[in-house]
This record gives sequence, C-alpha cells and structure tokens, in this order.
Amino acid sequence: MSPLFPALAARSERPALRFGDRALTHAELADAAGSLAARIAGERRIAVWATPTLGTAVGVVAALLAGVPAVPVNPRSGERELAHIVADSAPTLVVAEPDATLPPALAGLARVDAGTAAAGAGDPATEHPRDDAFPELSPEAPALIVYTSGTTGPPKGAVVPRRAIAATLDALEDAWQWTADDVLVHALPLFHVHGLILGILGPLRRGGSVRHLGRFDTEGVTRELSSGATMLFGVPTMYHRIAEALADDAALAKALAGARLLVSGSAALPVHDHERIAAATGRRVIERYGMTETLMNTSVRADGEPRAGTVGVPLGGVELRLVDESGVAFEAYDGETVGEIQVRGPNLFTEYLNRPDATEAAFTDGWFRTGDMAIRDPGGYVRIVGRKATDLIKSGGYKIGAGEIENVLLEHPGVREAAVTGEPDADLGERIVAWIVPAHAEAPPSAEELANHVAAQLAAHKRPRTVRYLDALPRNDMGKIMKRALHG
Ligand code: MCA
Ligand code: AMP
Repeated sequence: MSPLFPALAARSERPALRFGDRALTHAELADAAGSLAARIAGERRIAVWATPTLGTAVGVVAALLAGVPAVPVNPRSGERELAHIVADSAPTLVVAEPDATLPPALAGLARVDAGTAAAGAGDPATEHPRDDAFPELSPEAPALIVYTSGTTGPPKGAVVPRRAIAATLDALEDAWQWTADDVLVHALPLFHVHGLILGILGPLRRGGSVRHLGRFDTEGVTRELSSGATMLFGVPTMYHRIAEALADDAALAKALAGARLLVSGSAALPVHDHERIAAATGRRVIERYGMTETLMNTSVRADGEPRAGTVGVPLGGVELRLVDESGVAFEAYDGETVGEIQVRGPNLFTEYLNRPDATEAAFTDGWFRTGDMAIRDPGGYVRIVGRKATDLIKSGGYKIGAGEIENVLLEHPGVREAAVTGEPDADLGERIVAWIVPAHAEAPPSAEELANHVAAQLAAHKRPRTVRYLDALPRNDMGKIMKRALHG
C-alpha cells in the first residue's frame, strides 16, 4: 500500500503538529516517529497513553510506520476499564510522555518515552531511520484498536485496518476540499476516532497541519482561527458552548467568520445551535456522520448545500442503505420513512478484538448494522432521527453503555438497585442519570460519592451527572426494569 503519510516520506519542511509550545514539521515528525518506530518494530501490539500531547501523535505515527497495532488508551480510564483494555488487547509495551504517571495496570509493561523521540527530531547529529527502512504493509494490516462501548458488558476493541484510515481520509479530502494548505484546530481527546484519526492523522495525510488546544475553550478557538487556522473540528457540546459565547464575543464571531470549514460530528448538533452560529458569523457548520467501527459514512460537502439537521450524503466509496424492521432494504427514499442505517465499504473495521460473536452479530450479508435510525430524502441527504438501542447514551459526543455503569453502581455497598438512563441536556446532548434504590434508605450514598465511584472504575465522562433516589425500580411482570417509566 502507498504510504499513509506522503508528506513524511517527502520530508516536507512545512508545519505538521503543534501542541502548545511544542511543534514539529513533517520532516521532524518523520525523524521523531522514525526513531520511535525503530524501537517498537516487531512488537505484537502497543498501548499509547493518549494524553492530548505531541508525544501521543508521535507514538501513533511511529506505530503506523512500524506496522505495529496501537491501542490508544484514555489517560482518565478508571481501574476496571483499564484492566479490561489491557487484558483484552495484551500490549507488549506502552508509549507515554516522560512525565506521565502510569497506573498499576500498565506499570508492568516496558515503557517507551515518546517525548525523547520528539526532542531529538530534526537534529542532524541524530541518526534517524528512513521511512523506507520499514516493511511494506498490507492494506488489511491492523493499524489501531479503538475501544467503544456497547449496550452491555465492557467496551469492545474495534480493529481498524490501514485501508480504512486511508479510505476515510481520502473521501473527506474530496468532500471537504481538504488540502495541504489547511490548518486544523481542535481540542478533541486522542483516544477516539474523531480526535485521533480525523483530527491528527487527517492533516498529516494531507501534508497540512494541526494545532491542538490541549483542552477546549473558546479563547483558544479564537486565537488559532485568527492566526492562520482554516478548519475547526468539534463535538456538538463544543459548538453549543461557542453558540452561547458568541453573543458577547465579537472576536470569536470574527474568527469563525474567517474559517474555511467548521465541522461538527460524534452526535447531532441541534438546529438551534446551527442557527445561532450562522446568525452571528454568516458561516454554516457542516455535519458528518461516523462511527468507531465505520469511520466516516456521510457528510455535508464543502461544495454542497448546507442543511442544518442533516448529516449530508454518503462519502465516496461508502454504500449506505436503510432497512425496515424485517431487514428489507428500502427501494426508494421519500424523506419520511424511518429505517436503520447499514453501511458497506473500504471505511469499515475488520472485527472486534477477541469477540467473533459480536463481530458476526454486527454484520448482515457484509453490511454493517449501525443501530442508527434515519430518513433519507430523494436527493440523498440523510437525517438521523434516533437510535435502535435505548441503552446507549451519547453525552458530550462520547458513546456510553448504560449497562456498564449499572454494573459498577451495583457494586457500591450503598446501592441495592440501579438503572441508568440518558436525559436531554442542552450542553452535553444527553446527561447520564442514575436511578438508585439505596441499600439503607436512611443513609443513601451521595450523588458525588457515586459519581466518583464510576469515574474511578470506568472513566470521568461515564459518571452520572444526576442521581435520583427511589424506594423501588419500576418492573414489569417478568421482573425486568421498565426504563421508560423512569423520568424526572
Ligand atoms: C469531573 N472530573 C472528574 C470527576 N468529575 N474526574 C474524576 N472524577 C470525578 N468525579 C474532571 C474531568 O476529568 C475533567 O477534567 C473535568 O473534571 C471536566 O470533565 P467533564 O465534566 O467530563 O467535562 P465536560 O465539560 O463534560 O466535557 C465536555 C467535552 C467532552 C470537552 C465536550 O465531553 C469531550 O471532550 N468530548 C469529546 C468526545 C469525543 O471526542 N467523542 C468522539 C467519539 P479536566 O478539566 O482536567 O479535563 S465518537 C467518534 O469518534 C465517532 C467516530 C464520530 O463520529 O466522531
Ligand atoms: P462512537 O461509537 O462513539 O464512534 O459513536 C458513533 C455514533 O455517534 C453513531 O452511531 C451515531 O449514533 C453518533 N453520531 C456520530 N456523528 C453523528 C452526527 N453527525 N449526528 C448524529 N449522530 C452522530
């Protein structure tokens, strides 16, 4: 397969990555990642401690150069989640920034310092292996293993091959007229597809650059879009915060007005926020729709008609169909009838790691069942209207399984029964709500204690934001919890 990053191979002197005051050109990145790749070559699989820092980007590019599958790990993973990911993916070493404190689950692994590799970059005195020092890799070779939540059970590792990364980024090049002149700004986490594949590998594949803010704030967005950045990627929560800030922030409005492309994804951007941003800046945010397992499926095109509330049209190479409840594909689209989205194409993952059962269940005749419900108008635009599984919550753009949180809550000694639901939230899209029957009615565990318990075991973004206490959970005759009867 041709190289994933031609600008690295060409040793371009243009900027590639910037995180705060640390930056690398493509040539420097070729050196940094090349050195690191030489150290990890031949490993079976590596973990990357995915802080929002330069070292994470270098570590992932090194793994791709060396052909070693990389598992990006949320550095805020709680104990249980991390233990599962480590046991399931069995990495042989971990790449981390030198100042990172690694938890016990990773402490037993050999540790390679991503920061040192980056520091020696571009130094003519340092010997760096050339990109062609590494073997030619099959397009089907696994590149990344990205963990994603399901309705029940622990997260599953989606195995993403090199071919899917190349296919999705090249389809976006076409849809967004994305070039080497684009400078992307974002503040997304680097352990998911959005922030890592689109937000870091995307600019590198185009030979352009990315400036990562470390953490999201509107000041950083203003600063970068006013000083050369051309594109912004974000989740709807970020655009909602921008929409809220715009009324009193003329500099933010001016910066957004000057951007070439504002892109939202990972969850639906409410039309109200679309409209507020358009009114204040004259610019339309465009939405694209993707999934960890499929990378990107659809997008509003840069040269297409922007339509708030739709996720655009299928990307080049992606086949998309809607099917009815019995699995029969629609023959025509009327803009009204709702069906499940199924997709097929080179953008798809290969399998869930160690989960042949789940992999088989995810496909029907080669089509991947997304679980997303949508309508499609005769012009091809897709409008997502809901999800098949009510036990999946999208909060802040993160997918979170209710069952995973319920299991952890039930282990708290103060909890007798637990149910988790998602409720509409203006900022997060959905907010996690825990419904608790305390073990001792007179001394229920506090909401903060339960939130800390979930954050410590799973991840901070999976913690309940609201806790409601009940004497009993509503159950049907079979004893099954009736979640639809739970609302505040
Ligand atoms: C709060 N914190 C805690 C606790 N409470 N930590 C431990 N225990 C607690 N009890 C900490 C957090 O770690 C964090 O630290 C800070 O407090 C605030 O956290 P949080 O409340 O979670 O932040 P937020 O305001 O809710 O964050 C909003 C956000 C975030 C920035 C928009 O949700 C986000 O980054 N979303 C992006 C999700 C994403 O990338 N999804 C892509 C997957 P500190 O302040 O230090 O940070 S979907 C995908 O990839 C597909 C393919 C697609 O289509 O894109
Ligand atoms: P994840 O599994 O975390 O990668 O999340 C994928 C899910 O995010 C999809 O199945 C959709 O439900 C949702 N999603 C992603 N992009 C959009 C979008 N633009 N509009 C609505 N939902 C989206």
